[in-house]
Amino acid sequence: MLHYQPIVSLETGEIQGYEALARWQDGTRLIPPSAFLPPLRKGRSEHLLCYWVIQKAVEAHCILSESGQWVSFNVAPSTIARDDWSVKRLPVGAHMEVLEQDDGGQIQSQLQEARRRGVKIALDDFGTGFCSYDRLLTNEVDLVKIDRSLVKSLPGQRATVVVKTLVGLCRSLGIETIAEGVENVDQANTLKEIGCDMAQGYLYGRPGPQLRLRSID
Ligand code: G
Ligand code: MN
Repeated sequence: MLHYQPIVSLETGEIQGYEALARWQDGTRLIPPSAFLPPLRKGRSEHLLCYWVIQKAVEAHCILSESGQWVSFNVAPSTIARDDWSVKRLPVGAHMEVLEQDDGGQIQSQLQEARRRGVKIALDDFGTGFCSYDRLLTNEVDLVKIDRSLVKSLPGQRATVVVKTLVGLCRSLGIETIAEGVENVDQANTLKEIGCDMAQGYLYGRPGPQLRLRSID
């Protein structure tokens, strides 16, 4: 099943969008992706899960986009690179999260094509992965998601400098920032002071099966 976690504006506190997160329901237990993804990857069927998540998330996105909100989904670079799938299937305004990962340049053209079509690209877990700045240099992303391993150390002095610099770098490039894993008010206040645009984490809401629609007046 698909769960959704809210992403809020640090300025207004309003929900801007949601991240769709896959959960495997086993009886009453919910199994996280860290447990069910590796076997799917091994069996080379991760793309089937990705296709399902994309379809569901895009359906939810189309409903929410009427009130100016969005639903993002995670997609594996190996899925983006597949011949039987194309970003051309995505509607304008869809939000796609990709990991900071070296793909040997394979998906660059797909990401650029997606952006040309008005799809927003978010660079996920920024600061943990390959940490190549290629995607920033080649203008392939609209949003950067700052990983919770960095957010966890806020408001520590060094972490604050690192996150502030990242946010400043993104802003100079016209890229919006989302802090992941925000769990307490001190972290949120520091992020707000630093000028981070949005935040996601247990402080605002855990992933859940419901979407809250913003009222349109
Ligand atoms: O890699 P990605 O950032 O897409 O993963 C999101 C995962 O992080 C989800 O499985 C979600 O349950 C978890 N998560 C979301 N918010 C928080 C948080 O505030 N703290 C922690 N520890 N985990 C979180
Ligand atoms: Mn993500």
